Amino acid sequence: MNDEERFKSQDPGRPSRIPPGQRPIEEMPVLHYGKTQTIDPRKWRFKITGLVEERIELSLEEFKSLPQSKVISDVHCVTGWSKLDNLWEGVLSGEIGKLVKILPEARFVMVHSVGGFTVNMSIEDFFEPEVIFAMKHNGKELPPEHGYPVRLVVPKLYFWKSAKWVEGVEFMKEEKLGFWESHGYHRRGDPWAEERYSYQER
Ligand SMILES: Nc1nc2c(c(=O)[nH]1)N[C@H]1C(S)=C(S)[C@@H](COP(=O)(O)O)O[C@H]1N2
Ligand SMILES: [Mo]
Repeated sequence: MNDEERFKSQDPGRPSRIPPGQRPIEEMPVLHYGKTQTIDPRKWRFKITGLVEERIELSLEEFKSLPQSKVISDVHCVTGWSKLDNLWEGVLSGEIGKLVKILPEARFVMVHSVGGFTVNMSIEDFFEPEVIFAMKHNGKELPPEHGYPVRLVVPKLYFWKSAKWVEGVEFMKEEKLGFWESHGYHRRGDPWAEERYSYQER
């Protein structure tokens, strides 16, 4: 990987690293609803669906052969912990966008995980340059409890948006809510604006 292929998020350059209401911790906890998914790498497929000219499916081999990038991000969980300086390696959302022709009416994205977990976001938030489908964290392949084989990382939003065990991306015209977003959490979730709960939405 040469330097042009690398992309560092803006987090390490922020004058302040800890958003309001958060506290830094040293070890990354394991946190998810339901059980840890154990995924057979031969059966896993990454599906791009919804408002695209042609839907596509990639095997893990194909996914690994896409251009790889590195992102450094700070992680902020809405429950109050922040873990700074995480190195993620994988495929940027922009590379996923190059694989399909997205129809002009697409304005929102739903990311789908094995087991039924979902997260929603605007197409703009999805295509922020540091959004990455990570296969490695701090130099090591993701273990099952952190999302093997592929997890999303959305550095600018609370960590619940960073879906583990991702199996697909769906482009949509109307906004639909994902799992936590339909259980009282904010539809966007910017930690710097403390967009924690749905009752804060205007
Ligand atoms: N599939 C799935 N991904 C998920 C979740 C989940 O319940 N299911 N929880 C989210 C939340 S709330 C957090 S804080 C992070 C935790 O990631 P970690 O276990 O790698 O620390 O995963 C996010 N991704
Ligand atoms: Mo979380």
